[in-house]
Parts: sequence; structure tokens; C-alpha cells
Amino acid sequence: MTSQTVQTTPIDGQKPGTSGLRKKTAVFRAPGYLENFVQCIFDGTGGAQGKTYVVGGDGRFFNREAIQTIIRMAAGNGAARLIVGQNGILSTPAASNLIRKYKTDGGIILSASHNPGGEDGDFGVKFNAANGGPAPERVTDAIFARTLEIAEYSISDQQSGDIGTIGSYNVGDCRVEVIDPVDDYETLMQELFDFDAIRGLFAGGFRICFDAMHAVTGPYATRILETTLGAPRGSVINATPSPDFGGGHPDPNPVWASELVGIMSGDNAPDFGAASDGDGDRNMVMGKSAFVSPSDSLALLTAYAHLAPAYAGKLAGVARSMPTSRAVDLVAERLGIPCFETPTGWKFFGNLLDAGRATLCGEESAGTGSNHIREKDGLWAVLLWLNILARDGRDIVQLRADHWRSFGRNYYSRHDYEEIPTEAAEALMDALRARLGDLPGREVAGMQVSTADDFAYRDPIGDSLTERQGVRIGFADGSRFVMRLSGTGTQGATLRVYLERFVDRGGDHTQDVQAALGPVIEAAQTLAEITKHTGRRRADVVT
Ligand code: VG1
Ligand code: CO
Repeated sequence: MTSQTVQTTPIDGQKPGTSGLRKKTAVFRAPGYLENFVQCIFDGTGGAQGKTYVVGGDGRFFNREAIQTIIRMAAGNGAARLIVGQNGILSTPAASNLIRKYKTDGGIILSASHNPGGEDGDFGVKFNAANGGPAPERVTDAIFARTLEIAEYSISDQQSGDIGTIGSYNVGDCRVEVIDPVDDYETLMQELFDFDAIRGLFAGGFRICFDAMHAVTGPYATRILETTLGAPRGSVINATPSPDFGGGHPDPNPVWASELVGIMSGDNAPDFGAASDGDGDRNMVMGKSAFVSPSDSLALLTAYAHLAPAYAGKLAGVARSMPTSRAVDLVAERLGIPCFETPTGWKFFGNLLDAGRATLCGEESAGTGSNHIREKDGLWAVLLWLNILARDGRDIVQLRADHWRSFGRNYYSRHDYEEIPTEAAEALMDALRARLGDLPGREVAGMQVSTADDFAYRDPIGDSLTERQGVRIGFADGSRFVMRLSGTGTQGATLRVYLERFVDRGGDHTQDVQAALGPVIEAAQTLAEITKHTGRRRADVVT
């Protein structure tokens, strides 16, 4: 085989964030940009010689060309074998499964997840390690370090071949296997859940609306929910992946999944609604006219996971990201299992899952998952819900009301201030950090500050320390807010304000969420001086 070595120079800003490297599509399409980063993935992980990788993406604009480049580069770098999703499609959880199942050396996943796609949208590249999980920080640091000194990359002279047809062929000495993206994933789901019970649920007239948001989950949800489990045709909407996600934000929350919210609030609404994001790793679930917050969903799934075959008697522990509400902590306490608190981003769950310390994990941003893979998994969460509903008999709204009665309710909301000038956002965070020592004891919005800190995480397995992961302000009545800057955006900074208020058993669990959080919202605005720093009076996206 012939391959060429192409001279290049370092490109600024190729630092992976919360979940891979994300940039405007146009940036990724610039000559050498993708090539530099992919070469640094190989170089930063000991080279590609003789290795096997999984390659696929969420189908967004530039997905196919990028995969063809990656195939040629893997071949040029001496990789032995590539497993590629047909047409370049693999959801993030499906890719994680393939990495583990076929014991590969890792995977390259092309996605900017919930960020809009298209020529003017965003693109992204993530590297997952041999455990199937997002590369931990020490690996992304090594990759980034390479981006600062790269001088050349290798690429095969040969074309990448057809990725639209299932089969295999060689690019030079590298074996390329194009596989059905859904088959192995479906097999795994069948092993975890009681598919007969779910079939019975649908046969009994239970109705679901699953909004795939024109993103990668469409083919997975259609096959599993409609073909295998017998949900009526049309239960999955927006099921065909489109390069720009139909012009929308493939972000499963009540703002961006408004079509689903409309259906679930209308006359004759289905019994259960769900949506997933661009790359299929996140989920939103709803009952009739009822949005179930991801934090509540995590708590409920933990409380009822024993109804699914894979988890009966098998919950070793749970883990949640720090800003996620503490509803799941209460469930873990009652179950007598540990509850771990990690920084935002799935990579921090990897060690806990590998060590068998956590079985279920979740984030407030609608990511939920388990030890079945090393990524969050949107359709998995929906199937776990269906398994629970099929076995329990109550509907999701009733189940949640009963849960609050038994545990109390953690009212919860996230307020995002998007595209703030980066300096203004950093000044806000710096000012808040500088005052942390003075805040305890202070009265604000009728509440007293009891704790104020900047979250640092000591990994209990790897012992690494990750600092400055978000400011947490706790109040004497158990309320709290958290502030951090997003690590997935591509333009300016996004300030995320996470708000939580606990109303114990016997309290009023039927309040409007924003009203219930009123004092906490006011306290956050006052203590962080959001308007002064950003000029904004209210958040852009409230979920
Ligand atoms: C966001 C979410 C975080 C999630 C990350 C990747 O990160 O808050 O919980 O893990 O997206 O999810 P940030 O840094 O913007 O807050 V995905 O589905 O984009 O891979
Ligand atoms: Co995602």
C-alpha cells in the first residue's frame, strides 16, 4: 500500500471540551483541520499501528466525508481493522457497545451531539477508549498536547471505498468492515430488558410517541420499538436522520422538542413520550402533559430498576453529575447503596463503572446510562422506562406522584444564558469565586447561605483531582444553586445556572416549577450579579 506523509503545522484551539472537540462545521472542513486532529488522536494514544477502531457518527453534514478521511488516515497509520456503521451512521451508545463487544482499541465518533448541524452548524469528533467510554482527561490532554507540536500526518493514497453497503474490503492493508448500525445494539437491549413484557404493554393498547428529532436514533427506535416490540407504525416521529436535523436543535428538552410537548399535551395524547438527541445518548421522557425532569427520571429509574432483568438485585451504586438534583441520593440512601457525585461529563463515570462501584449513572442534561456500555444511552433509558411501566402497571405520572409522596420532591430547573462574551462570563465566575468565603451566613431572597464552594472531584479509583467544576451555593432550607460555564458550545460562553429546592414528604408537590424555585432564582441573580455582568435580565433557555 502507498500512503503519503503530509507536512502540516499546529492549529490553535484543538482542545477537547466536555465531550470531544466541537467547532463550526466550516472550521472542521478547512484544509488539514480534521486531519491534524485525527493524527493527534493516533499519536496521543500510542499510534494506530495494528489497531482496530470503531468509526461512525450521527449523520450530520460532513459526516460521510469525514469518515472517508478517517478511513484513509487509519489505513495510512497502519491500523489493522475498522468497524464502520453503514452510511457512516452509529449512535454514540451503539459505538460504545461495538468497541466493547469486539474488543477494539477504541473508536472515533463524529458528533456535536445536541449542537445544530448543517453547513453553518457545528461538527465534532470524540475519541472513545477501549472500555467504550469517552477518553478520560489524561488522554484528551495527551491528544491536545500533540496538536501543539504536530508536523505531519499520514494518509493512504487509496480511496476509502463504499460505506453504503454492508460488507468488507481492504484499504491498503487495513480491513474495513461495514456493518448494520442497529443489529448489535438491538441484541444488547434484548439481553437487558423484558421484551415480552414490553410487547404485552403495546399489545394492550399502550401508546408511545418517540421523537427522534431527525437525528441518529431514528433507525434504532423504529427497528426496536415498532418492528420488534410492536408499537404501532408512526410511533417514532422525525425518524429519518437528516444532515441538518431538519433545521432544528437535536436537544431533547421541552424547548427544542416542542413538537413532542405539543403532542403530549394535546387531546388523545399517547401514554408516554420520549425524545433523544443528535447522537442518541440522551433522552427526555414525558407522561400526558407532564415533563419528567431528567433528575427525577434518574431517581425513579434507580428506584424501579429491579423490575428489569439486568438490574434485579444488581445495583452496586449510583452516580450523578454534581449539578444533577439530589433526588437520586435519597433513593440510594433508602436502598442502602452508595451515591457518587462527579463533575459534568460522562467521562467521569468511566472509572466507577469499570470498577463495578456504580451501576446506574445520570446527568441533569438528560443523560442516563448503566454499566451495559460506557456512554449515556437515550434509547436504553426509554426501554428501561417501558420495562418498568409494563411490569409495574401504574402510568408514569402516577408513579412520579407516588415517588414524591414517599421521598419528597426536588424542584429543579436549569437556566442557560447563551452566547455571552467569554470575558464577561469568566468575569462573572471569577467574581463569584472570589466571594465564596464571605457568603456563608448571608441572607438573600429570604434564605440563609449555609455553604459556598467550587466543586473539586477526587476520582475514588484513579485518584486524579479535577478542580473548578462549578460553584455550589447551598441554603439553610436545603435549596441550592450551581453555576458553571458550558464546555460544548462553539460560540462565546454559555452560563448554566442549576436551581434546586427540596420540598419534603407531606409538602406541596404540585407547584409550578419556576414559581417554586422563585427565591433560588432571585438568590442566584443577586449573588452572581448576572445582569450586571451579562446585560441579560433573563435566561435564553429554561428547561
Ligand atoms: C453538556 C451537558 C453535559 C453533557 C455534555 C455532553 O455539557 O451539560 O451534562 O455530558 O453536554 O453531552 P456542557 O459542558 O455544555 O454543560 V452530549 O449528549 O452533547 O455528548
Ligand atoms: Co449527545
